[in-house]
Amino acid sequence: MLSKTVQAALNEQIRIEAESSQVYLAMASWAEIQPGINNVTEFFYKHSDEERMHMLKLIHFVNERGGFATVPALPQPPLTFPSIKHAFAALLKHEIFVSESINNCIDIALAEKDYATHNFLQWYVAEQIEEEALARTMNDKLELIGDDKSGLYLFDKDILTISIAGA
Ligand code: OFO
Repeated sequence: MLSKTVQAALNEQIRIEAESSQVYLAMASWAEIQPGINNVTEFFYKHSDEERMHMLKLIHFVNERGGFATVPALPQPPLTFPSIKHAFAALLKHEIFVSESINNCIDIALAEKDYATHNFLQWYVAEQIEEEALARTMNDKLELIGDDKSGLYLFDKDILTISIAGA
């Protein structure tokens, strides 16, 4: 059985995963109307789906442990970006925030001696290591490319292999 404190922390994490999904969905929609970055667009759509999966996994866990997972209201995410580089910088910043939030849930689970939740959250810890590393790789590449259009063309081709390797 989940304590009220752990349940509240996990419901907050559900909200954050749902928000992540919305944030990346907005990035996908923006990318889709930019010329020539079809794979970047696909990457954002896929990432949005993954975040929804992270949210669902938490919802099932909370309900299976005798709690009640609450579906949150969400604010409108940023809709446009000055450049692809800005969008990926926002993605990295957001993933770092998510990692901190997972760590906070783990602190709470340990303080409540809830080892089942602690164990469950290890999956998210591993996932965040991968996602942060992937986001850093992309930011590094975009830094190198600068304003070079042919570099961006290659980045769009590259993102398929980077995201498959990091998935
Ligand atoms: Fe990328 O955030 Fe979920 O866990």
